[in-house]
Amino acid sequence: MIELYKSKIEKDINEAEILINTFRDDVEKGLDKIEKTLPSKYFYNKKGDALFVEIMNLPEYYLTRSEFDIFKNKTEQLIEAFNIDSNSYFELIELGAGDGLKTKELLKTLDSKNYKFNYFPIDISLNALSLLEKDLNNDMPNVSVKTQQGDYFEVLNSLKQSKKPKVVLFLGSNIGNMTDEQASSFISKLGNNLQKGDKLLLGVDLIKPEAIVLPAYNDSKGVTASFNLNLLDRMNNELGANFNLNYFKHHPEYNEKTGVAKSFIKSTINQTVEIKAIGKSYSFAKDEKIHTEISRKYNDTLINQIILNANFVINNKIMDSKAYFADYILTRY
Ligand code: AVI
Repeated sequence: MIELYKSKIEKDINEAEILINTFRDDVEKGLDKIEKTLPSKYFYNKKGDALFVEIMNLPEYYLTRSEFDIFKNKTEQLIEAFNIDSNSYFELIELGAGDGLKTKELLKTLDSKNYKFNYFPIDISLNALSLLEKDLNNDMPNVSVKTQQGDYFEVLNSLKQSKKPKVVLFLGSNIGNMTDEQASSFISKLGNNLQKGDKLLLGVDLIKPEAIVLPAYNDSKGVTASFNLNLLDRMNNELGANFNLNYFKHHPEYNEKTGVAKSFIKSTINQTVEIKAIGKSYSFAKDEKIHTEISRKYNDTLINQIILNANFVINNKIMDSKAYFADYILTRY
């Protein structure tokens, strides 16, 4: 028993070491570039997760509310677009579990209409999954929830064995945090893990004026700023860096023509920062920017380009009442 326990601890230590080494290597790669970058995936530690929940509730951050509006008020349209017979079993798979607030609206209606399905939320975080499972079991005891921890594609690959019709949810404009190239290959890979007739519900933020988009990434309470600067905090805590957060600030940009919102961290003075885990020091000129995130906004043309090399066709596009956000329903052919 003790041996088993010891090997579990060793495995955990090993995994933690791999994670920290990948973080260090990614930081080094990004900061060695002439135009410095840091990957946005490192926003999401415990503190970052909590800040993102706060962001979703901010008055300026319209994305979550807009998609919730679709799930609450256009649920029947969504279900119709899935084109599933209420008498035959299907699998509802969600990539990135989140708090399930939007999905609950869908689950409630599917359940009340006696659809036969299992709900498979996939997430890398075991903690997020167990919270969601508890919540759903409590609120919707009829809905069968089968949480899946791990990498999206590994889980999809294993779910592929069942050959049952599938509806995959990828909500929240999470795809917008990828470059267009990454998004295309992501959708192609998704297609490879599905069968003919399966559906993909892709939630995306739409291109709209700067006056609406920019405040969503530059809220008056400064929560998004803390979310962005948390990257520096993480490097201080995990990589032995000495970033002084008083001399860096959050700097968002949005190009209404291209639909690309970007977040940067800007150095407010000339300064040098040491990162012990890398064994290097980095100089930042006054006003030099580190690119930390892309939050792409879409239109039909862009979505068509992204799915060009994937085996999907667009079936429906369902928007919220303000036409800020769209849920595209794609069918795998
Ligand atoms: C998770 N993702 C879709 C958010 C977005 O809008 O790009 C992350 C975020 N970044 C700043 N605010 C919210």
